[in-house]
Amino acid sequence: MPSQPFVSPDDIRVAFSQAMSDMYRKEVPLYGDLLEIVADTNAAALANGVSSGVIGGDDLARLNGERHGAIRLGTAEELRGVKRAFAVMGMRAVGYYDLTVAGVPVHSTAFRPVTEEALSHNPFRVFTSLLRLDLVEDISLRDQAAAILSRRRILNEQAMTMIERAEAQGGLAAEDAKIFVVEVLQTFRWHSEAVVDAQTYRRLHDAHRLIADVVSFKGPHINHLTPRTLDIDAVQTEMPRRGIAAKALIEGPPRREVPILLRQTSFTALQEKIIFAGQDAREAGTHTARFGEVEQRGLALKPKGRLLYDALIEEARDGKGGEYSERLADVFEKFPDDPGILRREGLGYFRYYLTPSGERVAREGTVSVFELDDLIDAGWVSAIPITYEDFLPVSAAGIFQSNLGDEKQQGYAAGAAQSAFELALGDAVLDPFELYRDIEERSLRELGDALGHTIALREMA
Ligand code: OOG
Ligand code: NI
Repeated sequence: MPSQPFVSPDDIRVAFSQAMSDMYRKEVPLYGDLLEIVADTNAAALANGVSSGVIGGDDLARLNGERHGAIRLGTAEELRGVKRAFAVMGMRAVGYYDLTVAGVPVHSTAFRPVTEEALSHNPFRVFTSLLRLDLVEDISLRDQAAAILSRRRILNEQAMTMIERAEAQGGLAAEDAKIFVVEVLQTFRWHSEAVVDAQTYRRLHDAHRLIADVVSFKGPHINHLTPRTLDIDAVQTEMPRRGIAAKALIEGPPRREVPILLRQTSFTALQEKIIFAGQDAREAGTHTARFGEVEQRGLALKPKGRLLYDALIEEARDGKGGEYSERLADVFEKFPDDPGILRREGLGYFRYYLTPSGERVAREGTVSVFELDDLIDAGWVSAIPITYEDFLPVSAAGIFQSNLGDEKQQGYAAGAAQSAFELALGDAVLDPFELYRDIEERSLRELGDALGHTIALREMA
């Protein structure tokens, strides 16, 4: 037994997310500007009364500390290492994303908390990509890249000691948790010294600039850190006003009464100075990879809603005439935009709970109806949208492309390789739909317990 109690993984995650934000703010000052814009627009959105309870139960405390990071790893060993580090912070691998469809030689998962309690404590998530060297056609380059990667250790000794201790003890005491945060953070620091010479960098870059980004450095520098806004359109307008070059389009669904999934925008990648191996600072080159991103989150869609979303995005993409954004707004007329309809048609996940009058009638035992819709109509039960906690494959692809320059898109023959990814990870990834369903079902069970009667979901086909 430890002499001191353990720090909860939730609290370690909060500390780590804050430490990463502080570090990244120093590395990329524009991120600080972005945080300011987001804080201003969030305050304005809240003052204006954000529409239809779209942020669900997410309070301001959660919003202000909310962000996601993105990292890109080189090997299976690195993936298993960060998996263990994230586990200490209560984060698990959720979902599989195939980025080859966007011409990017990686596949990815999202490390994030999974329970309702942990998410509401702090939903810090990290989009984590693994390089697919198997897609590099030039065998000698592939072998060279693999050899370079095999020589680096991205987690330092103190970090590994703390991870092993947390695993052995089932947690970390306060002093150890502090060391853990400081040392694991080093893994994601930016290093302007490349581990390769200029010529190797060029070859890697010519194969794909993302390969150069992963292989040329000591470790997986944080690529971007994304705050969450309540009004992404306001942020998009405000960015150029403050001299930040925003990308032309917001990724994801169009603006709606009830936001769904995720909308993202970003500023274009920075040109950062790097010094190649064997050269001195006067001969510095530049590396373009890191960018700034903002996102707005909405309702988590059920499989049926997701299918409709995918179909509509495709329709807007393939459509002709007019601007893409206009076509998108047009085709999304077909996606219901009313919380009650979204719920009854089984398009999105909701969390149910008793209202104060519902609690009263439950106590008094005077509840007379047990159909969910009747309970809601009577004002005894509220349905709150469950926030989407994951990423958009299509959006991720758009973000990748729009920030990596406009050179022609490479086609990768290989498709998704989820089982290869899971083999590298040493675990199956969790299914995001199941996690949302668990939250919805648990709320129904709690409702049923309070009312002394089974409450079932009845959705229209
Ligand atoms: C990750 C891109 C995906 C998002 O928000 O969809 C992502 C990367 O650029 O490494 O972060
Ligand atoms: Ni991102």
